[in-house]
Amino acid sequence: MDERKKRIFSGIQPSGELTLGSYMGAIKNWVALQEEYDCLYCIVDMHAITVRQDPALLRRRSVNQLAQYIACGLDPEKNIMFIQSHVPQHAELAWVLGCYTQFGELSRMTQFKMKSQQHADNITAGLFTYPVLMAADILLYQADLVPVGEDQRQHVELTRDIAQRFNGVYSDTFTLPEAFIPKMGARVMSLDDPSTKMSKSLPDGCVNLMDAPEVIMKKFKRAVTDCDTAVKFDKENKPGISNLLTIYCAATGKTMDQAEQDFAGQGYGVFKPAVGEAVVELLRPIREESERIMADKAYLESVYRTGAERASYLANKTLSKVYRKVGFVGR
Ligand code: ATP
Ligand code: LTN
Repeated sequence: MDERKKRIFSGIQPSGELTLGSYMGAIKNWVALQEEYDCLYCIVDMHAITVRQDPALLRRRSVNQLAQYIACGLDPEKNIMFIQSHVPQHAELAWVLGCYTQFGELSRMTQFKMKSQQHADNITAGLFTYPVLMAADILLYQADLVPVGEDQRQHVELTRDIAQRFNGVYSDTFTLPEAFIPKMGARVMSLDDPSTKMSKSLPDGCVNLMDAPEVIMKKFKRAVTDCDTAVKFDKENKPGISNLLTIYCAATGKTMDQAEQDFAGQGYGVFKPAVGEAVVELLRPIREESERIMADKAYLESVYRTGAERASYLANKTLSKVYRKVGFVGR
């Protein structure tokens, strides 16, 4: 890797199908940033087991997610692409960082509060300490930028706080990372309920990257709107229409003004299928390419093996520095 370039780390849990939300909030930026930065893009399977997973399904999804990353335009030659559990340094650094994280800080995490409501019968220590593992992911590679959707901003801020605290005690060890959040599509809402985030663990109102065109069209035609007729961006009073307009802009690259002009004087009956079609065209090549790559297991295996080797090399540098600083005896 070229040491002069800035570094990027990001990841997605293989806990469900990739969604239009994760594409617009995160992956689209990953693709845009790969030319200018040294990037590591991870399949964070260790994060996924913070809620119960079916083992066979988790294994399949992890590999399929790699195929989908590539189909979205990420080049395995340019980026380090790997599976988190293949690089044990993530778990090792997480243990150390957990000893520099306050219980109170973790208690304030919005994602923990929400997930512990969704999984009230299984609120594990892993779910609680999840943000520490995420901090380890990022700090292990001295990442400068972390391209994520708006919902992850709080975790990146916590990562900065942990890094700053550690650096304060032991002198400069970690680069302080910043969240990189898109202007359009940072928070795609559910098509069923525009007051909640589109999320792979809530399949209603969710568009998946692998959805067939007719499924996508049906979901958009059914999307919740309001009893008005104007296609206008007004987040407060017209959350459903505003969400569809945002999706339309993120899918086509148009500005909000252009989008509103496109549908001036037209009703929702024209607008909703038009958004659906824009998304169908955006996702069609991704789905087709994913299907092709998913069939090539040997290729995928070679990508994640090489990725893990390269990641491990970088991870070791940081981990041995950390072990030395906290006072562990060298091997
Ligand atoms: P889960 O339901 O399991 O929490 P999720 O669908 O919310 O999953 P994540 O794996 O948590 O998706 O997120 C992957 C990446 O995509 C993160 O960077 C996250 O910020 C971003 N992201 C997820 N959902 C959205 C959304 N609706 N709008 C914008 N960005 C999103
Ligand atoms: N917490 C993130 C997934 C995630 C991540 C990371 C994102 C785990 N480790 C490191 C960026 C950088 C989520 O739930 N979407």
